[in-house]
Amino acid sequence: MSLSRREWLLRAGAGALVPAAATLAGSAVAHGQTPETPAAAAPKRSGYTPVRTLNGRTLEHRMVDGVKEFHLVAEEIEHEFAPGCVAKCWGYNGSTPGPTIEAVEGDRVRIFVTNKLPEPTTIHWHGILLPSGMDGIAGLTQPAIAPGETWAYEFVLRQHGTHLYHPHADEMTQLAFGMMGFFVIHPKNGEIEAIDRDYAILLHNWALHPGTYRPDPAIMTEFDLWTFNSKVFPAIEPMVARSGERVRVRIGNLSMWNHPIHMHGVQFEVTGGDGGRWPERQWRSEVTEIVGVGQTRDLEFVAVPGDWAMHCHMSHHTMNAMGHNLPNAVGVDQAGVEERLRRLLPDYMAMGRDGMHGHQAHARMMRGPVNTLPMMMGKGPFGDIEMGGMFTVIKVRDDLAAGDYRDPGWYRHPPGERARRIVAAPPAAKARSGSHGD
Ligand SMILES: [Cu+2]
Repeated sequence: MSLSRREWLLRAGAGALVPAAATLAGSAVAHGQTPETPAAAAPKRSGYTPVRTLNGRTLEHRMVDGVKEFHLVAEEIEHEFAPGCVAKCWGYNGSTPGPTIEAVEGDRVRIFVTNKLPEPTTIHWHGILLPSGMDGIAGLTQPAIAPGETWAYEFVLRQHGTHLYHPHADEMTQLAFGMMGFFVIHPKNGEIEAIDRDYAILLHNWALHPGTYRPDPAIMTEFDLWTFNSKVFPAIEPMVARSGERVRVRIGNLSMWNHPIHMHGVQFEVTGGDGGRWPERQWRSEVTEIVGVGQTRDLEFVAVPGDWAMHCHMSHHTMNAMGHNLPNAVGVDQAGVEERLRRLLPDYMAMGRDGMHGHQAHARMMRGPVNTLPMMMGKGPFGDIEMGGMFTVIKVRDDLAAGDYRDPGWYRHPPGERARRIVAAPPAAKARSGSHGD
């Protein structure tokens, strides 16, 4: 992987930032590690930087006779994808995705699951090595958990990495309604490279048809909403880091599509998947990584100052609800159409002749169906961002305190480091405009 000299210097300095970041980890203390120990600054260390689940949280636990106990409650919830769009979804402990379970390799965990849904459920611990009877498959390894019942799963964590949990009973419906979460297991002996910020993003798709309030579980391909942790841009929190910090983004995919996740500004290293962390010699440098259905991927990079987009590269996956059976209006002269149609539909706007650029501005004036987000959203410092769905911003600043996750606002570009408009184009550019006749 190629790193600039500046990046190498920043990376070399990153170790010094670790102790302060680890102080945030209340859980690091809970595991008998003092975050300030000299070992914390070395590449191999114990304790861990807690996961930051964008728009979400980590599930609380309690220690009972040396067992780490968690409690998940499967239930119907009212979920907001972004202001202006709510739906009846199913999730855990009040949210979709459910809260992230965090534990450490070697922990014995006991997880209570209470079913408050109207139908039976189970939880499958996706990617976790455990006794067959703890695998959570309705009918195969246990009877399904009936409404009103509480069951317990208990096993020792024999691995570390980015894993998931989700139902394995009426999966089509329960996944479509949002039942899923992360199960992150931190390594017992520390990370190969110390991690300063550890983000988690679960990918999903929803058939929440315009004007409706409940996702349609029967849809296989034509989805309306594409989400990071069940939110669409700009309701997705930015990822924040200080220049030089080592950042990990854990991506999980329990949607029905594969998603090429693309990051601007850096070449990240892919350092693991749902089969666990990979040996360092298998790490590879990428700017786009396909996270397949049912997979997880760990992406790591050294933060470089700026505002950097991170998004799915399927361009329809950065859009919200849209019709897929529209006639193609690009290049079609619609003169007179708007005036005539407005006699019938006063709000009608002819659009699409020159592309969809105006759509975000038009959507502000034209009311769409109730409970339906515009196709493109998001305002940046320079205008409409024209994105929705699976898009967020990595905001890296030189002066952030370690462990400060607050949105620092928009990036202030150093002088001379921003693209600029040219008033008089040089002759070579004019000569190439050719057949357009201007
Ligand atoms: Cu995608």
